[in-house]
Amino acid sequence: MTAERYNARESEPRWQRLWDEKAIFASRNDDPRPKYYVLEMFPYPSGRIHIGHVRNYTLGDVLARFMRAKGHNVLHPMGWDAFGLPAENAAIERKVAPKAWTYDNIAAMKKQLRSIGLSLDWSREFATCDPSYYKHQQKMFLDMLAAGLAEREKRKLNWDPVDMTVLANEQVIDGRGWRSGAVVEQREMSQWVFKITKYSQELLEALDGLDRWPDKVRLMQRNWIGRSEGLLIRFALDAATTPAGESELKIFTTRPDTLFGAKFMAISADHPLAQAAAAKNPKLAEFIADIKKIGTAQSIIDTAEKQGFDTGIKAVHPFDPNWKLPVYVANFVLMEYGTGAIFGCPAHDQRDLDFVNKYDLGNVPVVCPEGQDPKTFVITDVAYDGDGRMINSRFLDGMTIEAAKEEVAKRLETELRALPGQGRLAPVGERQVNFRLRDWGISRQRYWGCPIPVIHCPTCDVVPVPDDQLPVTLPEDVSFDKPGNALDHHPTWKHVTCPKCGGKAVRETDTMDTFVDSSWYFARFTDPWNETAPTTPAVANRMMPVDQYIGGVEHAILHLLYSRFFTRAMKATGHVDMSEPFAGMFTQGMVVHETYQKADGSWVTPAEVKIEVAGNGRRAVLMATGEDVEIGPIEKMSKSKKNTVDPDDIIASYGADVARWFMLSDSPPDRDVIWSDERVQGASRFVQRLWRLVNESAEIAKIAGNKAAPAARPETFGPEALALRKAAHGALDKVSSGIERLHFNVCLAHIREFANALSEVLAKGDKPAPDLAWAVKEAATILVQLFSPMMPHLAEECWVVLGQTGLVSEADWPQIERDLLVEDSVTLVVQVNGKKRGDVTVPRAAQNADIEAAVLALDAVKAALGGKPVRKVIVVPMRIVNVVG
Ligand code: ANZ
Ligand code: ZN
Repeated sequence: MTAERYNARESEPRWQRLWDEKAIFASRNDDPRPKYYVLEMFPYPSGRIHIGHVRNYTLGDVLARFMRAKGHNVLHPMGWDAFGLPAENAAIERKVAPKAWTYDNIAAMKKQLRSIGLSLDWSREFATCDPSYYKHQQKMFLDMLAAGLAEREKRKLNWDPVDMTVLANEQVIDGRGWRSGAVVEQREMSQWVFKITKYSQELLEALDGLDRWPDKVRLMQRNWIGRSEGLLIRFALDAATTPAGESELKIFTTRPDTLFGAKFMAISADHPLAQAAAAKNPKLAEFIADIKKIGTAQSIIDTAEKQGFDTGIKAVHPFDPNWKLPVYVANFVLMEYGTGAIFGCPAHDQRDLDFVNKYDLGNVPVVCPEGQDPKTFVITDVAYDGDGRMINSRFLDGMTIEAAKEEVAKRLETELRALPGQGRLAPVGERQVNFRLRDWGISRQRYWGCPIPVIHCPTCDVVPVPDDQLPVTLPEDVSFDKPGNALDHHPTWKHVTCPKCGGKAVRETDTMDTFVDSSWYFARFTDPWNETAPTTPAVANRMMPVDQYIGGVEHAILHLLYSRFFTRAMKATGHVDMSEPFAGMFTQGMVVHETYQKADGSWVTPAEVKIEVAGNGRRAVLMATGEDVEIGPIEKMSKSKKNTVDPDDIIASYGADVARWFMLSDSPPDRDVIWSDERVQGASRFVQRLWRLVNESAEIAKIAGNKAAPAARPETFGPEALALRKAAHGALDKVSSGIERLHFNVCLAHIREFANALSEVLAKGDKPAPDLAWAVKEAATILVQLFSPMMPHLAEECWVVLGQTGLVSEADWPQIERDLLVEDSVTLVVQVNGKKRGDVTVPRAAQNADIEAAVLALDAVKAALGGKPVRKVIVVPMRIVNVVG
């Protein structure tokens, strides 16, 4: 029989409708089977699905479908990360309401997502901008406020003067706003923070337990949290030099061992001592104003040229009252870290070295690397931060760095000095652990976000909005004519009466950082129907944590860290009972594509060019005009370089299954995958091949009975049938374990190989004996099930052809017959006097005597022995046979 071509365009929507009607992907919370929670990072409703989404969701879908077939109650939900700036920008540019824009986009993208054939539980869908979602977020904010996990704090913030909003440090790129590109300014403002630092140590330690997270992500989180152990040291100040009688300067150092290499002190421009000195020194005030312009983002500080201003103040070395150090205001010292003041040891810190080299302060090395002569060891342009022994350091000389740190700490801990302005004595040095992690500032001066549910009353100060007045909903009659926060400009919304005293009061007009919205949506998915509470703890505790979370590595730090914190905060306030939200984390690679550029430098899309292969070169031609275009480097798909492919086009031309199969083939899922039309066509041909193969198998399978009268399983199988059965169960074994490990590209290779094995059997064309017919039927059934997680529509269609009942999407995963996996022969390396001479294949169960006989019969062995007698034959089971002559 010649099967017609498989028609994805006709088939795919039909199966999608059927899955929907039967709601087979809906997960029930009272399902008694073991749960498995698969989640891909939910999308921002920008308006269109991009190819990266297709990859992300396909990866999760394969796992979800597989785990469902393996008998789990799979939770695989989808929703929308729907608050954020683009909706407001659309409102400004196109005069559409943010809400309408967002929900329209959601509708469009949902349709696109459906066309991919994902096994999603749409009954749990929500958008974070639904008041029925953010209502609970407001409730949790208030719970956190009551628990001391949310606070108001005065902060220096990055202010984007164009977008009129506060930016997080990571939203400042090279001193400019990440969206607007405007030069960012520093402003002091009151804002709401979540006290993530209360969990610094715990968030750090718990990383060790996240053994199904990529190491690189755990390392990035570790560095972000940035724990360091060091010493706080109170340097005395020379009173004659201080602006207002200040008597000491407290610094934090992780290298107290280097104290005898100190050459200067440096303080932040925001340090009170700097402020006091500036009040008396206009030049210093000017310098401070200057360096403050560059902003406090770490990246800026790290790259900016080191600059300092000598205040004239002198500090006294803690181990030598006659040793005075100049105090500089410097642009590389942050007020937010440690004490905002340091001592500089140029020989062993690159920043300090750059600094002294600029201001001619010199350096003294105090750590000498092993094998170097301390007398000749000098530092010029490169600081030495490695290991070694102490030199030039009086009582520390000869010690290791560790021993010297300990010695300095001990001495300064036991030395007492009066605290400034008090008679009380206190140690000069104190051990301290510092973290880089800062509290999470969540206030955004934006309309399209979750309103922070508090009221500011002139009498009662900050008053929480009472529970029965939640949610505080966003007004819809807003205008974006003026820059700034539309909530603030609204004529009536913010004016309320104080819930406490009944007086006139105003609402908080800041909304929450959208990272808050995405810090608990995974918990909400466990029971999105609960109207009275964010979660139903009994349900959340059963369905959480997410067993496999999948998303881009760009979220490796903030989103994941915030979610880990928020889950702890939800635990502290009684909404869940676990600390870690994601037991398994997987970061997928990007989809990349060649770029194409016209002679005038403008970019053109892949859809506009035709690739011509000539010899071993390729050239690209613009189809519309026939002109040559330059083939540029392969890069991440982006709108600006136009090297994107539209998922809709791909699905319309090839079908979702082809797109899915292509995404999974070739590259491991954590690496980038290069989009290539040629290879997409290859995937398309493979779909047709599978279709023919299954149809041909179905014909043969008829010999093995039909649905009404299935043939009994043969008692015994001939060699051909047995070989096919081994191939089938071997593939089943490898694909099953490959999916569990998300090695999808490897799974696809095994499926291809197995399809080839089945093809070869069919190609013989003889009418097969009943045992082989039975094996063909089994093989075709297993084949369809193996590719069903990747190409679910084709699989459903094939399932019908094979005469199976029900849906393959609902079928149990096939049982592996383990005894078919045992290889019955082994190949051993044959050596003569230790040198490899060939190999020998023997039955697995062969006795040593049989192996010896087989080896000695080999021509290569006879030749190598050259007639000499055999003294001994050593058999290393399953591996090597060595003949000693
Ligand atoms: C003296 C010294 C000598 C230092 C040396 C380093 C090397 P981590 O490991 O990140 O905690 N430091 C302290 N507070 C600072 C601030 N507010 N702004 C800029 N730098 C600051 O870094 C701790 C080290 O960073 C401290 O140890 C201090 O310099 C500097 F050979 O003290 B060190
Ligand atoms: Zn009041």
